[in-house]
Amino acid sequence: MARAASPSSATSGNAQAKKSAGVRSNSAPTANAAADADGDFALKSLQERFVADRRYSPGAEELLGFYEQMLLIRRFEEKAGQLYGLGLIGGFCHLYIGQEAVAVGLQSALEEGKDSVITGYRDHGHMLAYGIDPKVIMAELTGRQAGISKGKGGSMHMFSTEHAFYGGHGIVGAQVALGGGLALAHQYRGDGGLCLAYFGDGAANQGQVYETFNMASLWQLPIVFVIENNEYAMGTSVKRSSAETEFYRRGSAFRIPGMKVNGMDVLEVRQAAKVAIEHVRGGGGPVLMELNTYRYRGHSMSDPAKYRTREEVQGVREKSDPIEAAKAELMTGGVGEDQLKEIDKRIRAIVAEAADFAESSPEPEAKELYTDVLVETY
Ligand SMILES: Cc1ncc(C[n+]2csc(CCOP(=O)(O)OP(=O)(O)O)c2C)c(N)n1
Ligand SMILES: [Mg+2]
Repeated sequence: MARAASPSSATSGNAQAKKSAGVRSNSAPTANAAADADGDFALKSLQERFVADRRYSPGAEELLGFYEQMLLIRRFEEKAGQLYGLGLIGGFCHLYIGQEAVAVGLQSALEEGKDSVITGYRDHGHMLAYGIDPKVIMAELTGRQAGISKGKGGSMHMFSTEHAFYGGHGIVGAQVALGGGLALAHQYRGDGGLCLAYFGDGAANQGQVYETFNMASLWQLPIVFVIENNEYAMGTSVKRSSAETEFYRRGSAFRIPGMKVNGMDVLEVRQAAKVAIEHVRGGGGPVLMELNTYRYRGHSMSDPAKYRTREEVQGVREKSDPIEAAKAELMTGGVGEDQLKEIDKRIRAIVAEAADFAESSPEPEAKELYTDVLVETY
């Protein structure tokens, strides 16, 4: 098993501290044992660095790019909702509307061709943020041969090894352990890549998440754990389900530094991503980021969302919408209404084209039932 070489950077002291903590545990307790045992670990070390300079300063083109990506996700998801209503999309379908700044801000900080991404079933936005063609994503939603998983995965099971996008997982929390494996592969191959593993506030209460935290920290794996705290797990609010609702603290028992980030502000997310990624690339081991965000739609298309009021949703939309905020910022920076209208028109055309493609593409042939299926004896 590959283990991290003894780290020499400043962030590293982690491994050394662990060693000495081990020595201490055999000796008699002292008055300041608690402080000693903490070694050089500081839960908020990265948070403090990021808070000192909280917002990313993008170039004019860069902010436009973030805005366009977020708008593409929003329009794509709205269209997916319509196609679902028309019966063109079957099975489960979880929309990402409201959470766009998270995937866009984080994934814009990754290095293409080097880093990997893994997430749960609410995955369309992450794929779009990764630059995957909207046509093949929409075709997957409608179950067509041209879809990214040949129409056999649907909304929850999209996958692209070509883009190092490892799904799309329907089992809550499963992607966290798999993400640990992806990070171990990066370390083992020495390819300099890291894994971004997304999961929800509900998933954060799963046991396998903490087993992964332990191994990731022990082996100093290159992984950023991202909790998308959208305040609900299906119909259960975090206040009803979680003893510790400050999710960024959940890694402290494993010496994983935490960061608490406004997931409704793409520039804040981008800046936090920069700090986290620098830490991981520098050999500092895993980081746990909590992104505070909100989903505007129900858990899935079949959820009438009766567990919260319309006013609550409306309040977030009016006060904190990530796309409106970026738009206002662009306008302050001199981008005119006409240009913004033009962008919206262009994005609507891309989405309409994706929907046409997804509706008119053929379904997989019956023989595809027998391909991509693992048949083995154990
Ligand atoms: C192991 C497992 N348990 C339960 C479910 C049913 N389930 C699907 S989504 C979900 C809620 C997860 O909420 P969260 O992690 O907050 O993610 P969000 O949907 O908010 O993005 C549950 C309980 C499941 N798919 N897998
Ligand atoms: Mg949630």
